[in-house]
Amino acid sequence: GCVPADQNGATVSAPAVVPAPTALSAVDGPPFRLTDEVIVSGEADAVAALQQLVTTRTGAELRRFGGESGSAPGRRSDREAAAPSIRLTLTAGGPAESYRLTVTEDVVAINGADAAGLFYGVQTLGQLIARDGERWVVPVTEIDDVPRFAYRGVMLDVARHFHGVDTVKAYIDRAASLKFNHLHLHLTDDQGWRLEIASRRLLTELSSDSAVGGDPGGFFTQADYRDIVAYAASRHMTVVPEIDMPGHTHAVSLAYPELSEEPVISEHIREIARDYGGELPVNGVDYDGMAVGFSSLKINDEATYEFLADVLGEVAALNPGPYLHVGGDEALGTAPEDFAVFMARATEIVAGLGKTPITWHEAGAATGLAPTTVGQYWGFVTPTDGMDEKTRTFVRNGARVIMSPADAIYLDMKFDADSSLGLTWARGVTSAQRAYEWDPAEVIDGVGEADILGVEAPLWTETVRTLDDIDALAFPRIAAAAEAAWSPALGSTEQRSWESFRHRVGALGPLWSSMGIGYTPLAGIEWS
Ligand code: TNX
Repeated sequence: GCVPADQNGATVSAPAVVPAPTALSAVDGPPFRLTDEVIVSGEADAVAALQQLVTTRTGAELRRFGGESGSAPGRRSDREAAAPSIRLTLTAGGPAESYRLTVTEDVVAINGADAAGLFYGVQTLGQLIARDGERWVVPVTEIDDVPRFAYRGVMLDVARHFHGVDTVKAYIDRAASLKFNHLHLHLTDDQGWRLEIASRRLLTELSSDSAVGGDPGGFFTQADYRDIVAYAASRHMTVVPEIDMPGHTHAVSLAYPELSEEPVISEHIREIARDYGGELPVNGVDYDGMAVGFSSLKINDEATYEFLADVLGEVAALNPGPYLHVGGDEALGTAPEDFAVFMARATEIVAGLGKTPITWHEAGAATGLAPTTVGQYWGFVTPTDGMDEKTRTFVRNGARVIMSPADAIYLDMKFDADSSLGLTWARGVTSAQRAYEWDPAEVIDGVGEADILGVEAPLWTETVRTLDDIDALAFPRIAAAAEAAWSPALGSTEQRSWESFRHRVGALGPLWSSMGIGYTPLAGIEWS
């Protein structure tokens, strides 16, 4: 799609690309026409991705070079040589994941620095395809595009409500189309354990069939999980598994009660049970409420660390990705000294398995973390309660930080007060504009550009049961997170402004609809 550029009254329309590319220029002139004469050539995987995207968007099928019947493989027939073409080429030398896309009336060329860059160029091309009366066209354009951050994540909580393989794959497709490259799976919580562990079978046998609100549970077999990891890789996404500890572990207590402390029922837990309904946690009974911070593993018992070695060892072996997240959030049922001991040991176990540990920022209060440990900040855009100080610990240790400010990009926050979906604890309703208008390098003093590994948008699922629910909460605000992760800094280019974004993201409506995404047409965005 296109949106009018208002640069000095120029009439050339700037194509709407989200996340905003590093540099884009629109040129006046007749567009490239996407007819059935078009031939696409180049890297097989990128060609297949483009063919699928074009069919989704337009219903048309692009021919692959050499696909014309009778033509010898590798030789262009005369008709093929004269045809308008799309060429997808790997051109080594540029920054990782970067690409260059040029569109003229006759040729669309995408040069990717690597396979991911080529894939992202294809995603951009998918957004450029526009209807012009009866025709499908791509406007004459030149784009140079390099990601700002190496880690661009989305998180899906499969513990509060279980979401099966097909839903996870659908979310991978959606996220990859916005150039996200990490999928963090929150695999365990008080309400359920969602990954088969061969050495600890009781986890899924006894602790997987519950969920918030008494809804059905579920879990991934190791084969399911491998299937997700491979599917993600085919979309250039790395899976980041999270085993949340030492709190958020009530599900462990159903299977291995000897590893768990009694639930700690604070006034805070009672309040949440009152406000949201649900029972108070009881030892040995499925928990289907929404309170957090009552459960704890036993910290001063070696059996706990044997359990960690078993579980984390299997999780590490299941996934070629470099990260393993061990949680560490809201451990209100664990004494602070014990918490520090536990997080130090858990991150050392992960490092010993050859993985980079990630923890939520609370673990920054602990001393003795494995020095490579990455911190994930979930405080507000304006930090409160010393959360910034805890986050700085990771940088002082020589590691980096992932930014997930809850009042901007927690996709499970309500988008309007009347929706039954979503929560409100992060400063109430999160509008699209609030999701957009923040910059990762401006949130925490002392955590600047070079200290930031990337940006991640979590989607917790206390209120989220289906893919439709996921779509309704995530879209369009997930696109704001994509820009924070990929595009130049807020305010540094004309495109990196709310005014530009609200037009560009609105232009994606038809593409999203063709992809089956049930987005919420939030006010403030110019939907087309
Ligand atoms: C906080 S922020 C949590 C989750 C909840 C979420 C709901 C963080 C690391 N933990 O346990 O699901 O709020 O928005």
